Amino acid sequence: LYSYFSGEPTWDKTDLTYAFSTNSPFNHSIYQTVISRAFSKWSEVTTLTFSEVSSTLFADMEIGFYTGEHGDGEPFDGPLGTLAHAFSPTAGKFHLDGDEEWTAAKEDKASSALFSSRTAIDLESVAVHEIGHLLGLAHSTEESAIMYPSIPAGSRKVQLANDDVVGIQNLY
Ligand code: TQI
Ligand code: CA
Ligand code: ZN
Ligand code: ZN
Repeated sequence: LYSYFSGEPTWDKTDLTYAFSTNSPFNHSIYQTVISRAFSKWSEVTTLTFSEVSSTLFADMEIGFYTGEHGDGEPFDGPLGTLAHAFSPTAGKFHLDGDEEWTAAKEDKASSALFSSRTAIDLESVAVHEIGHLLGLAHSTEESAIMYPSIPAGSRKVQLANDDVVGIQNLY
């Protein structure tokens, strides 16, 4: 079952913007495509819309790669451990640990495809989960849910489960 942050914080508007704050280890167009595909998973089942803007000054949500201590009191821990974090509404911060071995699929392939490297982390799988946090979902107890707090090593999980859909539709 899905859950919310305490006090059930949500965004008070439906048209949200995001901007990239740092360089990524990816080719920029692959990075943009993967992140926009992750946002679409949530816009497909709600009335929310997401659009990329060029400056974090005018964006509701900021996405970037950081390493170690990076100014928000939640330092990253080097390879593995914490991969990324996102804050509840309406902080709008989604940070990725730049010390991970990230990978990105070019197309929206079925989930559970295995990568050649067992330690590579799928950017889109992590992004769909962290965007759930940005929008107000905490963790789910349902193993198939995107918001379940664990993902099998080397796997890809990008399709919302019914549990995620019901959880977000109750908020927006
Ligand atoms: N990062 C944790 C997460 O996003 C950070 C975290 C722990 C957190 N407790 C939280 C964030 C409560 C918001 C609210 O869950 S993580 C997974 C998963 C992580 C974990 O790096 O451990 C994913 C990031 F689900 F696979 F375990 C992305 Cl998909
Ligand atoms: Ca880490
Ligand atoms: Zn951070
Ligand atoms: Zn989480």
